[in-house]
Amino acid sequence: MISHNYRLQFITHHNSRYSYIDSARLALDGGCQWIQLRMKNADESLMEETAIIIQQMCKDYSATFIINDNVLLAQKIEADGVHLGKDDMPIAQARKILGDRYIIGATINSFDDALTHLRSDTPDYFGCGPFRFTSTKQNIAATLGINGYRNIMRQMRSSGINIPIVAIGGICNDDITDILDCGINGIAISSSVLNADNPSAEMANISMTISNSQLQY
Ligand code: TZP
Ligand code: MG
Repeated sequence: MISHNYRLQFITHHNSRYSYIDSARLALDGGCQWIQLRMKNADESLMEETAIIIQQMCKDYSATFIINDNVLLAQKIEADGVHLGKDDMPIAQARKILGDRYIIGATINSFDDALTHLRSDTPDYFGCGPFRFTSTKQNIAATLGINGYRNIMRQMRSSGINIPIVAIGGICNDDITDILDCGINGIAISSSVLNADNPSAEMANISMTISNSQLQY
């Protein structure tokens, strides 16, 4: 069974208001228990410095800390795991480097993407999206919407695939109940929290929505 942590993941994003570190702190203050450090195109040493600071913050909050793309950095600093996109290191290779103790998440935009990853190895969760258009990620795939999630979850069930699925991409608090109703296990979020007047309060609202929905499953 999916642990509570997996139900809500915050993806760091640098914007004009908040640095990566501040964005992670705001999410943790709002009760998020799982942070993914995503620092696209960042210099390696800056990424490592930032990762070490956010990793310690996560430890202080007993939260899970994973790193986008960078398997070797996750290994070096002993993060909790990595998130791999479709063009990143194959899961089997990452698993060989990291072993079973690390969380490995993998991006899918379709059911076929899940099958492609599974030909390599089994991840701990799939990040599935985008739910709707978002400017947080460049070169975004076609949006799935609720119907896309329903179809993917139906295909997962009929194929006997029980890997937790985390929805991502332009998700706001108001979307969450409908998304979880599709059988999706968790939500990953960035801009709707950071664009809120009070990001920590928004994260707390989102966490509450997920806890309330959880009562149904
Ligand atoms: N992958 C698909 S959408 C996305 C990523 C990393 C960005 C998620 O952030 P937001 O701001 O919640 O759309
Ligand atoms: Mg990637």
